[in-house]
Amino acid sequence: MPAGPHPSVEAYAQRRARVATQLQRESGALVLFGGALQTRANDTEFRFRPDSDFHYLTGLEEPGAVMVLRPGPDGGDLRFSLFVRARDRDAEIWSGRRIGPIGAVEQFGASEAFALAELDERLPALLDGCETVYLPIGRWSSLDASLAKAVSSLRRRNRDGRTPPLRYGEAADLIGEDRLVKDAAGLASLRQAIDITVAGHTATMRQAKPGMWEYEIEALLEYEFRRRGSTGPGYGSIVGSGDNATVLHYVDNRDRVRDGDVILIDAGAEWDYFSGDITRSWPVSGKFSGEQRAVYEVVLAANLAGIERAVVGSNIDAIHEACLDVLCEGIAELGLIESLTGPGAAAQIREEGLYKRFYMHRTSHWLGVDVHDAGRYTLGGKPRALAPNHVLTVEPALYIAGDQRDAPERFRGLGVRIEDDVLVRAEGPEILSAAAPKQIDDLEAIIGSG
Ligand SMILES: [Mn+2]
Repeated sequence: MPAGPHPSVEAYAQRRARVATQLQRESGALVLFGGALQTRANDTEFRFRPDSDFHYLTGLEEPGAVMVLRPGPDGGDLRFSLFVRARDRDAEIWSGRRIGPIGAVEQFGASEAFALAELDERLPALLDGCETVYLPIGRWSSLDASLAKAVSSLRRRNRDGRTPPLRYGEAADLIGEDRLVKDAAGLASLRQAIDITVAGHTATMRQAKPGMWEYEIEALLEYEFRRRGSTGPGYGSIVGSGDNATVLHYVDNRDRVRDGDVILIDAGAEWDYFSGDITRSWPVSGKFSGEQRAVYEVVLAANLAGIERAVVGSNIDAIHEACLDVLCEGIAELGLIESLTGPGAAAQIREEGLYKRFYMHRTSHWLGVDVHDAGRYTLGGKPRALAPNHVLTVEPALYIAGDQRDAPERFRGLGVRIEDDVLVRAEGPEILSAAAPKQIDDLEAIIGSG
């Protein structure tokens, strides 16, 4: 295992205990599938990544595994059952070691563990008498089929005293609410993911040069991730220079970076299946042009204004609004809409939504195990109030596409997004990505410094 913080067996047990408290209330059980290998082509497969919820509660990263979690009656012992691939020496020679049922108990703290082949036979007894079965509804057809068999078996044997469940519940919602509030182990994993992400971004700032290819810069970034023990990017790295930076999900990364271009890099390293998510935009030559600097300063001011609102009791909409205030002022002052400058322009840009031609996405999302993390965004139809140990991004931007005809030509082909990862705390926001340079002086000092 790479050097760095990893959640202990106890940390995973605490997560299960919290979820079990929820299950207890409805006499429920939770069934999760760890995910299957995905075919890439023919007989080759993508590297396995476990299902996020499954890994969050077990720490196990083996394909095909199933967990069943069932609180005992009246708060009795929590039963944590795992089904894993049986040990098989021949298969392990070809496709890697397996934990096996004995290992699942000894290393992952399962109350009991069985070979996967026993799932259908044992599942009815594990669910007998519970009222709600939580599962990722419709996500895995094999799990749906196993559950349907178990439920119908219990129903058939109702006269023998078996009691089938009454309803299904959505596991993603149940676990998402727990994932939203980072626990100590999760926060340690996330800090590590973000620290590595910062190292990747600063390495590219030092080493990138005009004339390099975007994929070369992507490789520098991801080399730094892997070198530090990350499994790699938590999502497709965006490395876009010049006009490519105005394409929101540009992941082709195949153009040559020209002198004078601003490059936008949106990338995050993964650590124990938690992901960082940082965007920085900077001049590859090491020096902003006048126009680039002016646009950059507006986006930076918006980023700072947004982060200031990332406090307990605030919400993601308020952060977005704070960023929009700054961006609309900036669009008016810069004259990005040539026909619309002077007094009242900013208000008009805001009210009529004209900023959307330069800023068409939202400002924040939850961050954690998944880059766009779990957890509800609204409660009772209202934006959810931020609470301690929520982690979210703040990522305002301005994009002036090369073909944005109503914008002055000197601004076109420029995309600037500045994204930070922010921890909400009682004492105010902590910027987890603060070590990634974003002040203009800091950027100009580090770019090309080797
Ligand atoms: Mn993001």
